[in-house]
Amino acid sequence: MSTINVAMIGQGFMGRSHSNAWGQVAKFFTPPLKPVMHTVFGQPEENPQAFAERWGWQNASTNWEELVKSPEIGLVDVVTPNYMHAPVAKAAIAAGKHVACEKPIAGTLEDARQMVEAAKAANVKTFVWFNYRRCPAVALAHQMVKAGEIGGIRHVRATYLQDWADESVPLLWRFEKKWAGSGAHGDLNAHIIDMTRFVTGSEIVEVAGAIAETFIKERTLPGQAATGGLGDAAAAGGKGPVTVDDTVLFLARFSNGAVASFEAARQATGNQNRNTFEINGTKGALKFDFERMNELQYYDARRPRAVQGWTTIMCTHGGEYPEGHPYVANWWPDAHIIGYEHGFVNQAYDILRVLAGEEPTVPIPDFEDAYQTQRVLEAALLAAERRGAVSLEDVK
Ligand code: SOE
Repeated sequence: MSTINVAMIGQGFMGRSHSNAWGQVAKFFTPPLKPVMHTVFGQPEENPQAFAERWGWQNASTNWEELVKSPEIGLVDVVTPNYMHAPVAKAAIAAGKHVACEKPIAGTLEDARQMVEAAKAANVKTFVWFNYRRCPAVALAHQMVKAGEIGGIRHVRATYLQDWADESVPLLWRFEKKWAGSGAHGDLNAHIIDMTRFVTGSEIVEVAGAIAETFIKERTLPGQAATGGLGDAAAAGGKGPVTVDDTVLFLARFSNGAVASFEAARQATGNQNRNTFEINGTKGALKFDFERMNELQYYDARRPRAVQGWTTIMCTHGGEYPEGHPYVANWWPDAHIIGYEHGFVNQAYDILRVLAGEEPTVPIPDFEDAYQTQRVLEAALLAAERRGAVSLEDVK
């Protein structure tokens, strides 16, 4: 089997989930190309050597500029905080490497645009880790909409609600615009914008209105240890300003005529990781909630009114639609449920398929595709600022 050497840049939460994916993918799937976990980059204070040994990387590096240029590397996987996505991706592309990048594609629209242009000019393959597309239930929703199971779409309702960010949480990189770009918006709305574009097969053409709010305006400075090297060690213990949103809500229109609402929050008490959508069509409806990620809810409005009701589909039956559910044939027997990390393994499999010239199981976003999501993020922030509607035509 042919192989491809992977370099991973970064080693935080996503570094662990990607390492697990690269390590598992050829055990559960038979990808056309086998990934070799060649080198992981980390800042010296993150101890990349220890990370490499724990997660199965052959080498560790503290110099990403050199690493992405190495002739031994075929694919660069970017799992850094958002502000590093553009410089790392552009350097890797300039060296002719394929690039897989965490979401959101960049901290700013301008960085995202430059990444798209660089990838086009260099003719390399790019991927963005919108992992929730690769939950079997979400991929099934995409397949059902495409097959006409809910008819024409009228309403899209999406929320991504978390509740971890109370006053006790220090000023992590996620709360600073210079590192993160935005707050709950880029972190969470990015996911549900991508998921609803994927499931509906339609583009957002207008943000009709938006609200952004930062409830906690300053937080304790944590120093470097808690921020992967980004904090100011000398200032630890003092307070610093929060420069991103805690929550962003917006209303939008899709090109298929559907109207939509989106809501991202980090202080929505009672919702720990509630990534949801509900899509209402002329013939039926679909509902997903990541806190019950193995299930898809389906309402078939073509059934007689007397027997209409929500059906819970347990998405654990492997096979091709409409007989089965994507990805799960490679995991466990029927009804043996899967978890968060499986979406990343499924994505690693599809990345390897695309690199080998094959079709992915379901569409996978490249930089160009993720740029469309970034435009919507930008339009929502503009709409909040202007307190008015913003056409996507004006955000390019
Ligand atoms: C933190 O808010 C976070 O880990 C995000 O960064 C992920 O993308 C999301 O899937 C879960 O929450």
